[in-house]
Amino acid sequence: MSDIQSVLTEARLFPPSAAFAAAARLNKEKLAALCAEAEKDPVEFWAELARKNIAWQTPFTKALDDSKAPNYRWFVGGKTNASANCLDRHLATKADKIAIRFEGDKGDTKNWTYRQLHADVSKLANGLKSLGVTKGDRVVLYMPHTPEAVIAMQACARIGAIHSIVFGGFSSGSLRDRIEDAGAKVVITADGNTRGGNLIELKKAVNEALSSGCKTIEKVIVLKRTGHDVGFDAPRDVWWHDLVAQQSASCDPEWVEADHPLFLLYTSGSTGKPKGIQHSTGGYMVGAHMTSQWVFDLKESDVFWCTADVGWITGHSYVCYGPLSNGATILMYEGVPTFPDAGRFWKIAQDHGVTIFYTAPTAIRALMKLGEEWPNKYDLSKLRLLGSVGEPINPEAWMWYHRVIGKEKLPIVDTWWQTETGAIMMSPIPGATATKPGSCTQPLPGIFADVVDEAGEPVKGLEAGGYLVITKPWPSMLSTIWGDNERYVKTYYGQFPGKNLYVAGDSTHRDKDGYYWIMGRIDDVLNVSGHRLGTMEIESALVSHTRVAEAAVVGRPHEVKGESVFAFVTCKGARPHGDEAAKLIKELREHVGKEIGALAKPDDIRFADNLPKTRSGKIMRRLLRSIAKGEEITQDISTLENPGIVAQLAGKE
Ligand code: 6R9
Repeated sequence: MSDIQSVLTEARLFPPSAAFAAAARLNKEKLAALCAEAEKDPVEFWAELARKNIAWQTPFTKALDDSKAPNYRWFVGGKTNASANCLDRHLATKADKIAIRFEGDKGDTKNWTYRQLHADVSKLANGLKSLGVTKGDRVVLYMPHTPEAVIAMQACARIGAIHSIVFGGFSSGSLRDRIEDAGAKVVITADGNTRGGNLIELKKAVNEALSSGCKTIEKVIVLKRTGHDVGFDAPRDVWWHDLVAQQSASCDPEWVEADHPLFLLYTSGSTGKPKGIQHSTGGYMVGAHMTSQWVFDLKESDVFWCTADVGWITGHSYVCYGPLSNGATILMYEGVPTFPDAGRFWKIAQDHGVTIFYTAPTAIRALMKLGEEWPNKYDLSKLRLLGSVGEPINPEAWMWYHRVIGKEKLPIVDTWWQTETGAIMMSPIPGATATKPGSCTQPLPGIFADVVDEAGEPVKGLEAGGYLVITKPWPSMLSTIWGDNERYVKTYYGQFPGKNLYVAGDSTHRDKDGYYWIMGRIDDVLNVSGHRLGTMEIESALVSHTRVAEAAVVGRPHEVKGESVFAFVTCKGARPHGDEAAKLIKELREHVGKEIGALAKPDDIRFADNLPKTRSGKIMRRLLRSIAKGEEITQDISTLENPGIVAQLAGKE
């Protein structure tokens, strides 16, 4: 609740500077005109943008088919290709412009021009074809954050194959589950890479995943990055460099229907099983392309650095598809913000002349803690725009970003969106919107948001609190959940039957100026360092350990991570104490790391004889959240099956 207090008392207002507004793609007037157009006819608004900004091989005949709502189909009859939009259309005018500047973990650098990127993508696309990959086949990427990941995405898109990236920090078990759910034919990986100097064993994890299932996998393409010895199982495994060696540098793009899936990206929800969020080609490209222009004010001379890994949606839309379709220069950095020292991010920004910097609040908070002497060592004068994504940014972090990195001059865009929305939904427009620290301000043109109550009724008046919903379809929305359309309908449109509202799963406050303040998830999803984790997934991982009988996982506020994982565990046999408890905690953390990935390891594990349950057997999570926070328990616990357990859960016995 203290969060709500702090944002409600946050009255500082930062209007765009006159100089920024004068040079921006969108100023106040232009934004107002766009919004008015969108209000008048939202579907035609998007259709016009799609016609003007996306290269279509066959024009679409119907902008939106809503006959099977909430399964919306955008740009029906149109054919396009995402890779052609990102590469081919720039060749005539900017073949020699740098598309990707890269810096590796160890400081190695390499650039790709649009011409080179086009050639490398085409070679890999031809290589994939030679392995029998065709339109609609799924290809799983388990890659380091290097340009080859973008090349692999583009190569899949080029031939109409559907990529599904699994973040390199996920374990072999998570990788296996995603490969199996997607029914993938090929995995593209690397022997390994380093992050912060630590070796990440990517190929080893692929080997483990494949030896425990994944029967649909026919081939594994391996990029040589570290050169260290990894188990290599030819002819199933092929080296990337061998595969592309003889391939032609030209590959005609496969023109696909607008709603042909471009990619799947697995994300956590309220149940134990991650869902494969399916994105279309046409609608997604429209969203990624337009929002890159509007929100980041992309210009010809910009060097755009989005620090997100390609394994997350932010990396899809603002490392790969959005900036490249706009012909921008992007920067990719393989490593972590603080290696070899706390100045690494700022040194990179200086050395590569970064002009737009887009990162997550967790990184800002971590860097803030290390002191402003680090950024102050470097020349950050090329920066002109800062962005934030992934979780609510607390006003203190916002102010630090503004003062220390932005020198009190640069606009900050706090962008709210989700894996499911494909592109940014709410954000300031840097040349037009006055910002407030901690608010993602207002919906973008053509996006219609609202606040509803428990019954799905709009809360009257501008000032409102409740569930965040999107009231009209938008082009970059997810098409469905891979293989489970029923779950798609139920999860996103099922909460308020008959109302046709997309329920984001976030709670929000809207202030008297119509600005939105996102309060966090209302479902059983945690946001740890900007990463979505389902409590149920972590609980299942814990319960799969032989000693664990039952587990309940909640989030606990954390200074740097935003939220950390707190697990309450009951054991088979006696409750462990002392050294035995310490040993088991260590073991359980490792176990979760192995089952899901290091990012899901609980910071706290507390053992108890029982979990607090209502008489109908439901775990009282609200109570556990209070206990995890160390709050005084004021809730009524008399309805508990076992009220006596509370003291023990609080660590008092
Ligand atoms: C893009 C991305 C989505 C969830 C979302 C919300 C939180 C993202 C935010 C934000 C407040 C912002 N979230 N951006 N909360 N302010 N600017 O992060 O996608 O990984 O699917 O997470 O993240 O809770 O519902 P994803």
